[in-house]
Amino acid sequence: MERRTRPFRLLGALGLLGSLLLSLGGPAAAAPPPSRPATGPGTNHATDDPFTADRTSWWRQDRFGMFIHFGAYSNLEGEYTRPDGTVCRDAEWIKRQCKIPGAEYEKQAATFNPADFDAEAIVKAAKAAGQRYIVITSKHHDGYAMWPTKQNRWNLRDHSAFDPHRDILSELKKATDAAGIKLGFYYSIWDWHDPDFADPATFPRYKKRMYGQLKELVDHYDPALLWFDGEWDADNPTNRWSRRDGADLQAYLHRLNPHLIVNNRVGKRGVTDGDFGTPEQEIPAQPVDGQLWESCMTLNDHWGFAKYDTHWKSPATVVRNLLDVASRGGNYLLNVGPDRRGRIPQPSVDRLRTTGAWLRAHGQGDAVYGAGYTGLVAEPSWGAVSRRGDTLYASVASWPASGAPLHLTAEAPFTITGAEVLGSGRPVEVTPSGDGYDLTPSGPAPDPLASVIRIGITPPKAAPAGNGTGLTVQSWANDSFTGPPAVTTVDPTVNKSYRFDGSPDPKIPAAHFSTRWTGSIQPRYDETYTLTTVSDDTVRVWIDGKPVIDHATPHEAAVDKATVSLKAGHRHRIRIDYTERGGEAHMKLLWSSPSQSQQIVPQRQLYAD
Ligand code: FHN
Repeated sequence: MERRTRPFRLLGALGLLGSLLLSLGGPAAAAPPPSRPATGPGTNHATDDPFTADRTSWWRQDRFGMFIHFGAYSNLEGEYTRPDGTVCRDAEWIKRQCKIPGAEYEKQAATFNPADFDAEAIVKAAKAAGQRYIVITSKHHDGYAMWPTKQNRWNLRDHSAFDPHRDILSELKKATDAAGIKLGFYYSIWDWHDPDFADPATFPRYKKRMYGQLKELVDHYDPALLWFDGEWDADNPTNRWSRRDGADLQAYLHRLNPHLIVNNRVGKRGVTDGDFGTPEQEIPAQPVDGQLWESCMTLNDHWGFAKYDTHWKSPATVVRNLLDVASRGGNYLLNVGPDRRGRIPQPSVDRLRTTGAWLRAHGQGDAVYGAGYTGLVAEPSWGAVSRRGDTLYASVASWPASGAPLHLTAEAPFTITGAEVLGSGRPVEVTPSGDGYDLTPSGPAPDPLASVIRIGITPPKAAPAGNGTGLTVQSWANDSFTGPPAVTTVDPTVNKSYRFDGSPDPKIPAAHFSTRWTGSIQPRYDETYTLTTVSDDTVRVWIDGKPVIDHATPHEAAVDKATVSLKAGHRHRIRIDYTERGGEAHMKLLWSSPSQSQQIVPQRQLYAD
């Protein structure tokens, strides 16, 4: 049923008036963002360690998600014919790249009718692919909301030819809940449509509407995750989003729902923003330091639907990307772009189904779900190795000629108790060789996309878990450790996101303070550990009296690393000197080793003086 819409100009004017009224506290005023978070000195915004928190557990286990780019741009299907008859091509950026006049873009959006959007079919396609969470664009840069927002009328309910009784986000929420998979929303901070976005004088009004929209999304659909975008410094319109805006928004969202997972584009895509990093169209060559991460990628060359783009990734590429990502401890968010009617293109469905079939075959999905990086072996040239408990999964992309071995370089001593090829069950000959082991599989590769050798190991011996209470911590209300410390206490961990307003104690101002942690750190393995600090403004670390990290020049959020040989169960002396000179403040101490995956050093392994 084609829904009559008034010309958007009238609608737009009313909408604009409505928006302005809204922003002036009109009848349905958006939830105003809080003034500076009512927290201030003594606040630490780090509520947990995303590497180990229950809050992020599902995300770290599920590994593989479906990204959906769907919006008013989809209605053009990637092509716009200019008045002069020339054709311009783009997808979700088409308004901007093809310089479509606002009124023209609004006019085309008024015909948008994704009547064939079938949430159950989409969820079915995700499940068939083995994708365990979905992130759909709720609002892209064009500002068009895909739900019946009350903050303006530029949305799928009030400005389209779509059935006004439907709500696709609600339909998707119902279908994902029924299927037991998580739902997240992408939300662009950068807004090409909102009249208040570009002007510094009215940007606060835009933020009020944005907070109002995000509250609607959280309250009405209970997403597990918010995937921000459009945070970068840009023009046309100028993007005024700041780091402080990101800090405020993250604190606000966690007050709305402390279980929410938020990506690092809530701020400025940094290591201290949100819960995870977001490399795009690329896979980091090794685990990311100091932050969880998720690689997002298109299946062809466009995020939004582009009817001419047939440059599809092969199933082998998708499967091998997924294995590379999982073996480096990351997640893979693979995109589909539904067409103007809301249908996922068949070539996408086909490739996703093949990927899912590979994951379901012979338990090969165990190399991905709940699996992750292992420091026990070096990444081989012939594939990827992931770890899940006392099992390694060697995923072989290039199967060796008969009788030729696959070499595994061991980074720490461990023994192999057995190995078999998933899918054939044929034995794998394991022989100690040089700096590790040679695996010689028998028979042909069971799967052309990738074949997996399941390897049972006896891991390095761990000392019993410690019973530490944390480190002694002294803080000074100056940034030079001068005079007696204002506060001395015990910190369970070194996991601080003071951001702009927080500090170690209400007696310590949010700027110009210094903190010293002392005590002992107790590893559980006899291994070479990597100590990682994430600091803003300065940090120095000593282990057993020896300086191992020295980044004493004031800096914005930075990662520093040191490798130290530590003895299992031994209490090694540690001292950390940290200063905050002004602006943002962060300080985290993480560790990792061949047997220890990256985490904030836990309290039970830290001992006060
Ligand atoms: O500009 C967007 C782009 O359209 C797409 O949404 C990607 C997906 O992460 N993010 C931005 C580019 O980094």
